[in-house]
Amino acid sequence: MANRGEIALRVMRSAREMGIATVAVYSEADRKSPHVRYADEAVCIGPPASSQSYLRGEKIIEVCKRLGVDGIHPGYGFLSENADFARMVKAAGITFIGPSAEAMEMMGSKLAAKATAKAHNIPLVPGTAEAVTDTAVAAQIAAEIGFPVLIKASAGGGGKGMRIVERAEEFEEQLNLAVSEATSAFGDGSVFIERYVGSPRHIEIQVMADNHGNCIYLFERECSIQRRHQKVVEEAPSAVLTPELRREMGECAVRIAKACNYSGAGTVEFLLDENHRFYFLEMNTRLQVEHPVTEMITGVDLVKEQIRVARGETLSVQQENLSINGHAIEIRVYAEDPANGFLPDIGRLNVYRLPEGNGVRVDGGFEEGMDVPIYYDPMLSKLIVHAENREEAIRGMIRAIDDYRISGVQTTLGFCRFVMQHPAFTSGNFDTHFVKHFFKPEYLKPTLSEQEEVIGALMAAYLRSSVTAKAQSPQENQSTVSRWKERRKAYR
Ligand code: MV4
Repeated sequence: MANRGEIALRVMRSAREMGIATVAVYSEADRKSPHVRYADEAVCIGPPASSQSYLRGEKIIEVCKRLGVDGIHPGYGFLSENADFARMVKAAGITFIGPSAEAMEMMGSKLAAKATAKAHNIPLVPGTAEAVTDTAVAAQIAAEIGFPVLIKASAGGGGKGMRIVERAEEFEEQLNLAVSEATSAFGDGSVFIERYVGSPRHIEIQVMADNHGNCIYLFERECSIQRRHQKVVEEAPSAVLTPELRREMGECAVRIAKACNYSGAGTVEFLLDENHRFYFLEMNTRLQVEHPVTEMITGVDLVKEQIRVARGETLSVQQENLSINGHAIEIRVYAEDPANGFLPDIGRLNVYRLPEGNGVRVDGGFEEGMDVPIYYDPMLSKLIVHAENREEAIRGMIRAIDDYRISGVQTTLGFCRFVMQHPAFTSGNFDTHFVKHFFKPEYLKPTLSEQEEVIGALMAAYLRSSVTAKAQSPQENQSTVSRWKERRKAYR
């Protein structure tokens, strides 16, 4: 398992269910992490910094050879979309649980991906299909597309290397900036131009392909609720897709996957405009953070499918046997302070109790008492709720958020609760600008500081002791139990 935290645990759980022994690798910062304990074997691969541990492909392969490992699951992030790593793994005689290096490279280049999509009649946002080089030609094209336009870096993705240009006068300057930025950030200055879609929804299709010519789509995930390209809430299905649109987008996604001879789990991203026209954006060649919502509505374990495919087996499900069961919502619980610009809030999880019960799934990698390390993504867990329909899923999510107990760090729980209750969200009528348009930090009542909680607890204990001293029976005692915790609950 060439990863850490929640995704390492998530993958190893499925491996264990399949009777497959696992090896964890870990950094010095993760010695005591649950993923290390969960694995059958674990090997320390270096200091805390990712560049000295989880990104050291050669070191990881060396460990695998030493322990006789058959396959490497890269999770998401780190080495998961690194074509060179996939190639090295294969050359070492180890199975990379993911697509080929070639498929990764094709989709890693947004221009190559667009060219492939175009060749297969997949709708694209009007714009250039090749890299723009000549400034004058580019300005001409931008004028033809019509402002505002978006300049995107071919090597970018996930919002990196994007620039909106509102007016023709700004175009040349912005283009030059985009090229030099792309050159320094990605070592590839290729950029292209697209019409700027002003109020899009981000809808992505999960695909799964085996090495026997089978490729299926597992419907969509709606990921429009994001903040600075960081997804916050994901759900499946989308509140706005019709069965026809769903099938059309699904079939396009399968065509893209087949066009790059795809193998394993992948995600094809689309923009959906105000008129519900969809456009291919890019393909992510990994298992995504938000994959659980798809698992909840389809009943398919995507990790098990990945492993089956990597072993050379066929997919366990066929398209005609897939259907959508209910509704699933995922929120990402981050150790970040929404009242303070979502700055990572590191610290110790003094209290950490997970919600449970009806329809609740938590994919996490933290336990009470653990420190949130500064070296990695501060995501504490993914809270997923599955219910009969969207309304019930939202209610279930609010209940689960309220049952989640965290103290020691600020988290995005209250922010997610705000989203769940917002009319734009509950109505299903929102776009990628939701957070920017509707959220203000003032909307969240501040949680009490740790000192305030201690003072509150002491006062409650004192009051209770003076009351219980007078109480005559255990029953009476019970009825005088303080409700201070309920009263102090934030975000109400
Ligand atoms: C766009 C767009 C509007 N018009 N392309 C951002 C991530 C990258 N995958 C593509 N992105 C966008 N491309 C055109 N022609 C708006 C975005 C975009 C966005 C897309 C999906 C989810 C969130 C987003 C937030 C800001 C911008």
